[in-house]
Amino acid sequence: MPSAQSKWWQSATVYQIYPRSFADSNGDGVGDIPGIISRLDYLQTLGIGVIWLSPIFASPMDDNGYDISDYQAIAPEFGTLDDFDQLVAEARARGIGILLDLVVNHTSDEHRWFIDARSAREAAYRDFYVWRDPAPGGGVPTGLQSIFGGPAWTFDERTGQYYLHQFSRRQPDLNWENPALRAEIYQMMNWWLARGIAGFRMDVIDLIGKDVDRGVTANGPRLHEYIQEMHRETFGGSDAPTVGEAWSATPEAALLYSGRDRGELSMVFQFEHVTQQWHETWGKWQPKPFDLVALKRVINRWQYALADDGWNSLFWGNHDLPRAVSKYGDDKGFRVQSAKMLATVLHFLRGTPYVYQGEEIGMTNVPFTSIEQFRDIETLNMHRLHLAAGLPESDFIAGANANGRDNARTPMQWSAAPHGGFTTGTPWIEANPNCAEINVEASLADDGSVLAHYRRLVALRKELPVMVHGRYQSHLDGHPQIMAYTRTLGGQRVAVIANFFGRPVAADVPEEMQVAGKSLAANYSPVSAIGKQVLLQPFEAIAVGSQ
Ligand code: TEU
Ligand code: CA
Repeated sequence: MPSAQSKWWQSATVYQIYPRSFADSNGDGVGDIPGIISRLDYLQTLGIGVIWLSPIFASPMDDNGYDISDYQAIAPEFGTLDDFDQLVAEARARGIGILLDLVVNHTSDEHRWFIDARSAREAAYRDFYVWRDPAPGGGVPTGLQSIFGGPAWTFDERTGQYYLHQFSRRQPDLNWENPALRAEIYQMMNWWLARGIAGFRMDVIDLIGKDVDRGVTANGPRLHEYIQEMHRETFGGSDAPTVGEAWSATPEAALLYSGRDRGELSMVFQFEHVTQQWHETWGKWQPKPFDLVALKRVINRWQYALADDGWNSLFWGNHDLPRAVSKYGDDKGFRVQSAKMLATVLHFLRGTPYVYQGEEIGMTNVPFTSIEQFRDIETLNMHRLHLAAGLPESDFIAGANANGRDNARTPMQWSAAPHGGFTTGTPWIEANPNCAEINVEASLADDGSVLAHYRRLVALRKELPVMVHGRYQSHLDGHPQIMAYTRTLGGQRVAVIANFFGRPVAADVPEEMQVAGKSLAANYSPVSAIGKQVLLQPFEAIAVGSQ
């Protein structure tokens, strides 16, 4: 029921912008804040309520801004603080709030804290980072590996100790056990809140409670204590949406992060449905055949576990993941149908939906053929390590094209102009060659576009409380080709049924799914009633609502 607990961000849709690749206003090949401002009208017509802005802070850009050198300055290539204030104001005028990307597990090695910290063992900021002596006999203090490959420890010659970095060596980990560090972070957060931002997306927040001496990185013993303190010291008491990125989260942990009485975050952003499709040994670099039954098992588990408390984010892709339609649909023969099917299935679930830039027009993975075309630090590091370990170059490129992070980072495709109209100059990363056909301008002119479908879903969520608060029930769990579920609120029911494959399928429909009323979403002809049996075309998805 839209009760006292109902929050505005539960019926809003979030749109993620990766600033570097969204819109370039001055022809230097890099997207920027004025470019974003120039596209706010487009986002308003899409109907979104929130923008999650990937980092725009000062940074040497070792990891495209996830390595921050000054939390209170804007990177010059993205614009100025005035540009940012204007973005907040212009977005607000369109009913859109801005979520800043809070990257506080680590800083850049060029942050003044780290520059001071590495200057001497007695330096004032030494204890803002995690330093350890070499192991007895020399070498790294522990065997911990960095997420971007190689050891998570780098030796600092001048002071004779190792510092921790769970990502690149240019992203030293902050030491959250230090109360002085925590106080600085909260002060910085309050400074941004006072500038009128809506809230925060929190980068790898599950890592801040690390206890490296016990080999613990994610989900450390003091994690929830820190988040509760942050809540109290900053956004607590406001209705600011806060989203914790947590690769390690289980549904049980999600209730701790986002339970209504926990005083922590609004919602979690977890990846179990993503990693479930990764190879057990080789992770994302070794594609494995798509398994719908396993995917449904994960989605169901989360939907049921967070039915009464806690709140989840709903997404197929982001800036670290391949394009949704390429990963879970068919970006060749059924691009439009499968992109709409995926959107339908996701947007009727319980949680807050996220649309990653370009997803709403069905942008696809990029067909790079040479390592020279890639830009992502993780991809480039892994290329070096995997080739050294004997993986053939062509296998690696195939893996990177299937699952690498650059798939999501090619320029936003605005029009059929060169580079998709993203820039008048040379883009920092090549545009997808399909930008001539797949772009915003063409989508706006086509009632049957993926974009038109997204607009409809985003609007529906604001109109139909059942989409936000309805009880979730899955059906046909063991069916290898179909995903089906109902949402029910009072006397209202919505049934969603979708074919995840490129061949038609017929199925008997359980009674609870037999809903008659009106078509809420369809990617073939509208269907206003589901009877005892259903025949679905390739990638067909229908959503039917009772009157
Ligand atoms: O991502 C966290 C993270 O762990 C990813 O790097 C992920 O593990 C990887 O892509 C899977 O192979 C966040 C940000 O979203 C990412 O862009 C940053 O690079 C990372 O943190 C470091 O800040
Ligand atoms: Ca620019």
